[in-house]
Amino acid sequence: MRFPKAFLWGAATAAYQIEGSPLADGAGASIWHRFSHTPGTILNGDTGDVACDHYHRWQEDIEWMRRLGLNAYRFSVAWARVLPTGRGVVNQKGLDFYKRLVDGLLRAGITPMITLYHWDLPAELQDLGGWANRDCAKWFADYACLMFRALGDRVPLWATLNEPWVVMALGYLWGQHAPGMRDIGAAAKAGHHMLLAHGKAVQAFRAESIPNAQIGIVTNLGPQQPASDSPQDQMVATLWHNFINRYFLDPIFHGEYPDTIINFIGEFAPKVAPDDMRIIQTPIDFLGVNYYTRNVLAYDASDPIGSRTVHQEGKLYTEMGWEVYPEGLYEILKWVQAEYGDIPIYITENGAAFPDTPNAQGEVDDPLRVEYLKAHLEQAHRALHDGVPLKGYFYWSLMDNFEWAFGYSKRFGLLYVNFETQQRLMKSSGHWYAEFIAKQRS
Ligand code: IFM
Repeated sequence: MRFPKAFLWGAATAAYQIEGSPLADGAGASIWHRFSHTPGTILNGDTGDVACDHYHRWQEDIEWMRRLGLNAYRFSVAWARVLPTGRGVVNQKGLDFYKRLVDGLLRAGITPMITLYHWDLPAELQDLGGWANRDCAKWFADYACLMFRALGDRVPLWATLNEPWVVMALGYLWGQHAPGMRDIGAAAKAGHHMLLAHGKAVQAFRAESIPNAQIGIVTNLGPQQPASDSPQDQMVATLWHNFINRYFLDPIFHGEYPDTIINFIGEFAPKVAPDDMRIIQTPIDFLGVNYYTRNVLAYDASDPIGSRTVHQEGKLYTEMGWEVYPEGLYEILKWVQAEYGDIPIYITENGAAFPDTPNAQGEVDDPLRVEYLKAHLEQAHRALHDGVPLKGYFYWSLMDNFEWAFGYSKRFGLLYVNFETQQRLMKSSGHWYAEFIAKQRS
């Protein structure tokens, strides 16, 4: 398996999941701070108050990245650190944190990729309706512009939003994520305004004419396959495919929502103003693909959505209950290329949670994650070999962290984190990845 010399080998994180100290140095509260402090929302009552204490340990964490041999690192900026109320007055101390982090990465020879929105909307903006308010698109573009001006000279890769589908579905439709809403109308609005926010941010980026910097969006994708040839199973698989894989990408690349979903949601369909699709379609430089699993779907009349995921006998499942299906990475990358053309792609997330525990010698042996990594890299390589313009791979995650509604119960990291002592430890998967990267770069 030989990847191109310029390939980026990275790991990814997100602000609320690792930083801790969410209100330090003048930062405003985010919806995740508020949500995690609402009883009953997060497993074991966990919060991101301390998380991996990366806010104070970022230098040590860069050192770990160096030991892993990473040449890229994807992280997100907490909007409310920089703009405590989401707009208006800038919190210089918050901005300085990210400047120090970026400079530290560059000194270590690690290319930064910034995600501008990884789910932690400033709480004050939620009080105004959050993403369900159309103005949120403008607030986001203003914040994005501030970040381009502050760090555009040093950060070559920018992603507007992380997994807008998850925000829309889990945050506004099913209520498991912040802001915890269950409102189909608000969900459809939130989805549309995120697309608009993305488009406006890309326009702002272009207006800044930043040399040598690129912008894209990160979406969660995966094959949605029917459990049988029956027309009903095929129908639900098509529905899920349109919902998960096409709902955000069709507007960005084709300027329209998929009909299947628009018909399905009927009166709740987003209101698209005349100029919206032109803004949303502003060309991007790359697409970030987060791949974890596939869904095998069967029709089920007793389910509110009319479908259920069918367990695959004999297959390995992660702690998240996700089937390990490496071929799906190849399948989805080929599908993106066939559907949307030769857009450069980064695998911006791919990883697995397994029940890791240090042994008597204080080592964390995680052979399942090593296998997972290897198998997915093989599929990435296969896609590259078959003509997919793949530019880099970011493992999720650099270290164990706050896994949203699951708190600290799911460990995805290449680094094991002892949340009592904040000690980091390289798992065998970290050692494996480091060796793999070293071979690639030799
Ligand atoms: O931890 C998350 C991340 O924030 C977004 N993508 C999926 C990961 C695992 O659930």
